[in-house]
Order: sequence, then C-alpha cells, then structure tokens
Amino acid sequence: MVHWTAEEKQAIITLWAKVDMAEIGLATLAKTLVVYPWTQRFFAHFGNLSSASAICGNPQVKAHGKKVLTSFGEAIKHLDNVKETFAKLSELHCDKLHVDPENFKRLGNILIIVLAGHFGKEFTPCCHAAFQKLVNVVAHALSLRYH
Ligand code: HNI
Repeated sequence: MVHWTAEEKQAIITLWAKVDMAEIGLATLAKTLVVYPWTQRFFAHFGNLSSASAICGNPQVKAHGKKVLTSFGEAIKHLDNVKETFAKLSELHCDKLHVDPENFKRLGNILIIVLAGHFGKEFTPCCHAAFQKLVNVVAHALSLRYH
C-alpha cells in the first residue's frame, strides 16, 4: 500500500481546496487532447475537436474535464484507499473504453503542468512531489483491471 506522510497529505489537501474544478478540469482535459491528439478518438461523440480553440471552447470537454477533476478529488478524499475508490472506474476505462493506461499518466502529468502554471510559487517542490505521487497512484489504480 502507498504510504503518505502527514506533509504530503497536508500539501495535497491544502492546494486542492483552492482548485476550481471547472477551470483546471477544462485546462487539463483540453491540453491532453491537444498535446496527445490520439486521445481525441475516445471523445469523437463530443462534437467539434478540430482545432485547439475548438477543443478549449467545447462545452462537452468542459463538462467532462470537471467530472475528471472531481474524480481526482475523490482520490484525495480517500488517499489511503485509492484502489478501492477507483475499482469501478478502472473497470469502465479498461474493460469498456479500452483506454491505453499510458494515457492516464499523460493526463496526470498535464494536470501537474496546469497546477504549476496556475499556482506559480505556491506550487512548491514539496507540493509538486506530493502531486506527482498522487497522479501516479491514480494512474495505477485506474489501470488495475489490465493486470
Ligand atoms: Ni476518463 C469517463 C475519470 C482519464 C476517457 N472518466 C470518465 C468518468 C470519470 C473519469 C469520473 C465518468 C464515469 C461515469 O460516467 O460513470 N478519467 C477519469 C480520471 C482519469 C481519466 C480520474 C485520470 C487519469 N479518461 C481518462 C483518459 C481517457 C479517458 C486518459 C482517454 C484518453 N473517460 C474517458 C471516456 C469516458 C470517461 C471516453 C466516457 C465519456 C463520455 O461521457 O462518453
């Protein structure tokens, strides 16, 4: 099981309380779709994804980005229990959607880039390290159905 220090938990929870799910969620999902264009194929039913500006202005991308970020929030509420928390989501992404698990890591790393850009100096190296651990744990939990 992953061990979290009190400092790591504190860093994650404190920053997360300041995160606007809609804004950061949209930025994270839209950037993932632009930077890794093959991920767009999972969202073909979302309508216009024909350019970076179409993606950033797409209301379904916005709504889904918020959903994904809220889901990260669930992991944060259950840091000692992420595997169980994401069991159903892992089933969905692996068995039904067949998302390549590398993409979970990619989205997580984009989230870190977005947080670093948004929070600047407040996203300290310790905070960065705690979030890097979190996105690794989330990516791992989501891919468990493949193992
Ligand atoms: Ni993901 C649906 C969470 C990464 C493709 N995804 C969801 C839902 C949540 C979610 C929550 C909604 C489930 C439901 O409706 O019951 N996804 C997450 C999280 C990550 C993630 C926490 C973190 C890494 N998903 C990805 C990636 C892809 C992806 C990287 C593809 C590249 N997800 C999907 C698709 C759906 C989805 C496709 C269904 C969307 C829809 O509404 O049709």
